[in-house]
Amino acid sequence: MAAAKSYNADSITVLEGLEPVRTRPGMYIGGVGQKGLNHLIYEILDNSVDEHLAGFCKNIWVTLEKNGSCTVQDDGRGLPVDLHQKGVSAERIILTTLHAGGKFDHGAYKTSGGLHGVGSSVVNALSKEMTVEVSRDGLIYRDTYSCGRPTTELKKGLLPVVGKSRHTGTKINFLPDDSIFERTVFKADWLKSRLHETAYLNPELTIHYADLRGAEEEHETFHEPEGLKAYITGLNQGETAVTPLIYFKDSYEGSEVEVCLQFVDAFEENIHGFCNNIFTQEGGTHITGFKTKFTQLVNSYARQLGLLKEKDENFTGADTRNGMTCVIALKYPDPIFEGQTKTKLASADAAAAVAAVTGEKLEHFFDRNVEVIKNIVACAEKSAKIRKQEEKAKTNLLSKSKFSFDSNGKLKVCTSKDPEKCEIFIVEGDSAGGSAGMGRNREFQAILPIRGKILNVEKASIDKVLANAEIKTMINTFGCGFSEGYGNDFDLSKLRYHKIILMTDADVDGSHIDTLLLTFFYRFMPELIYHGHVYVSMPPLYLVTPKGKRGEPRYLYDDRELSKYQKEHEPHTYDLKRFKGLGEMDAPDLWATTLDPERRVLKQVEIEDARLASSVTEMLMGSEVGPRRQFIYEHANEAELDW
Ligand code: 28G
Repeated sequence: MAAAKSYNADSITVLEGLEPVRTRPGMYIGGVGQKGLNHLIYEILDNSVDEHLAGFCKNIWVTLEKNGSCTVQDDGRGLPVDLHQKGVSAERIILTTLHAGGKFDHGAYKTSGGLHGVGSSVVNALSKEMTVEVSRDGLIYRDTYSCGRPTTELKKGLLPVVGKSRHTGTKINFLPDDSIFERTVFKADWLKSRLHETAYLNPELTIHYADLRGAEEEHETFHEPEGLKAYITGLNQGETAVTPLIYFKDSYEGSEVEVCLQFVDAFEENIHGFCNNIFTQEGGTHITGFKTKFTQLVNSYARQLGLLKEKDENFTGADTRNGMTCVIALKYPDPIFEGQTKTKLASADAAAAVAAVTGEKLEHFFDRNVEVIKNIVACAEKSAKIRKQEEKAKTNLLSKSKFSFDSNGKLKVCTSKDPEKCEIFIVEGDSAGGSAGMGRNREFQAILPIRGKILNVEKASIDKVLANAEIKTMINTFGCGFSEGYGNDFDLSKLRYHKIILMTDADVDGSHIDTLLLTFFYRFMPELIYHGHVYVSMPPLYLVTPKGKRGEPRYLYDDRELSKYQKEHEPHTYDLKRFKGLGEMDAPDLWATTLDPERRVLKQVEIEDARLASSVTEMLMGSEVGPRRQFIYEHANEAELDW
């Protein structure tokens, strides 16, 4: 990769003007904001790094100058200055030729390590002033530009010599064009972190940074001889390490794969990918190749070590990377970049290269460091556990947002989870709901109080129906979904209560509510009725208490029972109490009359009842009192009693 190529000035044949760069700067540097501005430095810097990768540059100096310009200098071979075939210095050709393959170009590839000089013409085009100094062959040459146009006159195509030097290298100073950029003040912290990153990726390189703009000069040197290991250590600063640093590097079919990773006691994964020193913000095939192989490895070791049992499902990829900090640096001959910002590696072979090297090297390492892989599996276990909890919470949340579960918070659940045993009472009114809540058998009786009139589903659109709080709560509480029109999400096997009992007052309003509820069931859950899960409770209308020692108190459920009782008993032998509503009954009363399975009267609703309810809803909604009452009593008297 780092092999030096012999320079041949003839190889530069594409000669284009720089106008396109000035008309559409965003195409070449991503934008004209702060990011694009800093990008100018990175383009120039990359050329020095390429010269380092070529094996000729050990130091790079980056200086933010007082006048707002930036100087980048390297101790490489120095840009070629000899005459190009067009009779002009090669330096001039390189700095004024727009090369295909800018990083943000739609051509969409950028090669690094061997093909430098690509970005410097772009920077030149976007700079008000640029000075290039080349030290070569004991001499210093200088060229100058303004907005990409040369301002130095060449003699016989050659650059003027401005001095002597025992060293070699290139020095470029440029002042961004303030007619192109929104702001022309470089961001120092972005630059420093980029320089540090570059130092980590190139352990034999030293970068000297200086900011001379402020009242106090700032100088910093970035040199990281430990490379990726130091990078990971830096990224993991302040965290508790769970594994040692794991490092490997190998070549594979012309690519070089270098990886360092370490697990810390955290719940994030932190993976940084680079291709040819370019940070791949949007990821890509090198990352995918690594992830796929790593997931395979962790699952396979987890099974080998018996940490995953036969019945256990595999860890997800994210599980296996729980707590991982990782840097993947790929050197790849001819990468293709895609994505919004052209920072996603698209070359398919890169995945194979990274996967192959990762598989071989990590297996070798884990075989000799079983404790390490065990710790990694422990991180995956933690993640899987939390993931499963989150999945549960999510489904709850989802169903919540769809049908806000028990939106008014009135549902009183029962403790049994056995649907066959469980009953749910839909109780009209808060006070009856309260008594029922106290009087019930908590083990198998749930209470869902509803307030007043529920929505008439015959009249409302489906979305209105599903937006209704009472209806949402019922759908959620029953657990079996609903069917409507062509959509059928109903699943009877999921029904949580095998008895759904409507408990409303034995009066007009109560019957009205029954009717509305039955209409709802009939339209949205007819199977509940077909399979006999819906009941109407028949609370007593009267309580007769014999005087003296003549007998036990008795509840009478309708007027027929009362007249029968009245015929058989002398009026002075008993006290008669008429219940005006469920709300009047206290908890023991409710238990004795309506809740206790031994004593209550339930009418099992048949589909015909529901159909009828549906068809008479409109009539019941009317203002006349007469027909309503008639309907109610007729049907109450026909009730099939379920003792
Ligand atoms: C200081 C700011 C940025 C650079 C060099 C050195 C050479 C070079 C640069 O050659 C032409 C075309 C493709 C290889 C190469 C010098 C060979 C021999 C160089 C820089 C040659 C460009 N002698 N240093 N370009 N390529 N530093 N720093 O730009 O084949 S650019």
